[in-house]
Amino acid sequence: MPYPDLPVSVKTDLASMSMREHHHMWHLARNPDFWNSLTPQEKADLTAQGWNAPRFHGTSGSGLDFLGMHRNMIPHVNHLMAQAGDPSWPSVVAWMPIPWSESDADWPMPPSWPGMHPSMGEAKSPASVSDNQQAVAQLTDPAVLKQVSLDALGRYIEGTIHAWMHNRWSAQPVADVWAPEPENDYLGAPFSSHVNKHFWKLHGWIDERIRDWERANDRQADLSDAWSGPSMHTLQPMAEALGARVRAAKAFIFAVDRRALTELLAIPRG
Ligand SMILES: [Cu+2]
Repeated sequence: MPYPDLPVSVKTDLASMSMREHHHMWHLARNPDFWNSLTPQEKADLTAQGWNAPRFHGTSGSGLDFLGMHRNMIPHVNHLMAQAGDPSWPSVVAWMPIPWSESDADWPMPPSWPGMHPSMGEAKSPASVSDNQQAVAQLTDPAVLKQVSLDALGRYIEGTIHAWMHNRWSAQPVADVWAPEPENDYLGAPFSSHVNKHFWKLHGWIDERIRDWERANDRQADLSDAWSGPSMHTLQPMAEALGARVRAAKAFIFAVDRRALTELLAIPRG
């Protein structure tokens, strides 16, 4: 039996338009393909609302942004889970280990669907599992963690196992990927991924890597410079403001960065 879904009250809160737009815009603003496709006016509008990312994903500093922003999301959902009181979801608990088998009893890999992005097909292939098992062996080896900055760790995670997990556990989305209902919990796009139960298992796993890094380096992670975007409380309805441009970005995918993977696998193990 697949693991139970998130409690309805938690899903409903996560599906709010402010949560959706925040997570969506945060990922989008860090994507150079998206940002560079905007008109000067659109850039100015986004900048006025605090959505000018200080750097794009994959560049220096972006790994801290990635780790810090997603770490910030966890206390909120922990609070929602505590209120819901569902024994299956007491708090965010990391996958440990990652459920590698496609027929895992609790976390089976959702089937492919016609027209899915090639990245999904790649992540659902048996061949991709061994690459990612190697990546995980690197990311959890104290000898490797001693050689990388926290920023580099975040960049490696975002571009390798993170993108792979999003794509591998994606299921066919609902017909309208911009639907506000909690049923729209497509893991393959940031407008909806955080409404999906798999998101909290995989981001729980990622958050644990910060603690591993702290242990390996015997110092506390400093995420104070991480960019989290504008405060949720002042958030404007960006989907309306940007109209077609934001809708056009529905092709957003969590892209695997082959270069990051190659670099990560080349770091000498302990
Ligand atoms: Cu995210």
